[in-house]
Amino acid sequence: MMTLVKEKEMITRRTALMGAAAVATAPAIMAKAAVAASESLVAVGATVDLSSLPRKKVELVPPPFVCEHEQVASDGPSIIEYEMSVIEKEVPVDDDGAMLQAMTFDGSIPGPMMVCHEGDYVELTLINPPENTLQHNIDFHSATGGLGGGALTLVNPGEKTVLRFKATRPGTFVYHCAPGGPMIPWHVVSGMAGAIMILPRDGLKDEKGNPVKYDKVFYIGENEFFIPKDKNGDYMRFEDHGSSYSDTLELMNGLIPSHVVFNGKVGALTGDNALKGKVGETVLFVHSQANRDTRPHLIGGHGDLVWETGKFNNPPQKDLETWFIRGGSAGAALYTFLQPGVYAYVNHNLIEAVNLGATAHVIIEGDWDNDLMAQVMAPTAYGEAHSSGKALP
Ligand SMILES: [Cu+2]
Repeated sequence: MMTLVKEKEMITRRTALMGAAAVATAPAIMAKAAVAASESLVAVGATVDLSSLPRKKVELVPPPFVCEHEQVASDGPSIIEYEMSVIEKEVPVDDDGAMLQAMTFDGSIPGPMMVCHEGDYVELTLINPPENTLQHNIDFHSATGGLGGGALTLVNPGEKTVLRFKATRPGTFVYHCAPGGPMIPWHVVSGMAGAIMILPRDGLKDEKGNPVKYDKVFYIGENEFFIPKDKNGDYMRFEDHGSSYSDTLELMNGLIPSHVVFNGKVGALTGDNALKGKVGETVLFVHSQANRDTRPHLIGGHGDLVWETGKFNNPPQKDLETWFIRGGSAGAALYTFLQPGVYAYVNHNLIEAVNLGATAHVIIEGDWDNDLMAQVMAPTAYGEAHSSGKALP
């Protein structure tokens, strides 16, 4: 039996939020946004007894790596417990002095990727530490109702909350902060987004329904940042989040980002931080973008099986060169590496990849296959031969 929270109770909650926001140092606009999020009606249903289900605590790890998990569930549904703290901090986003007043889930951009199976219950403890200045929440695109959980999780600095939702649809999904009004895009482009992968209980399948396995998962979260510049063309730096807001908003509303990056920073996945693998290994690339469209491409490789929208109840597409990730979604691409070398995994808007930062490297070890590719002739000067129309030497 469902009953709606009474208007009076909603007002009480709203008043409490407004009061708390006024006490906190957050600017008035943030308090206003928080009220907007709390205004949606939240239904309170009959208690669900899940006491017979096993509980599993899963430690989250920073991307590009993902928490330990089974590809095929060895038992029935469980309650999977995760915990994340919101960390507000200033971070470098390139090596040229651009500093972002970042908002993060658990200190990383993107937030950690959760993994569970269809039918599991996700139980997240979300902590907003007292040293923070803003209200935050979490909207899971994989969850049903209550603004994806956003309506039930708005926490002031110094508060924590626990949300449970049932993982009913298998796939890769974005989660992000959505505290209401203009706070939503600001928090997202400040770093507050991540992904969850809900695997079918019997694992991934190819387009014919045959089981497929991966050797490793790399989680790539793409973000665009808006770091304003001053009159001299230097990146502006701010005392705190509140003082960065108006200049950042002006740039955001122009829709031209200063940076488009993987995993929070230009070069986060290149050089010493490059992803690593071996010939013969099958890698699942999960790629999320919470705000803006993108188009991953593995230079020198392919997507053997691609769940472009990330939803595993749909058959994967095969042999793709580039795939499309809609802003506000996460997709998955499976590839078995066949040649050694350095592969660039890019957003194939090449301006964004090369000039703005959206490039990762994958270094693959192993033996070269001359059947797949060979240099028949190394670059060689050919002098007059070409212009005279004679055969090449
Ligand atoms: Cu937030």
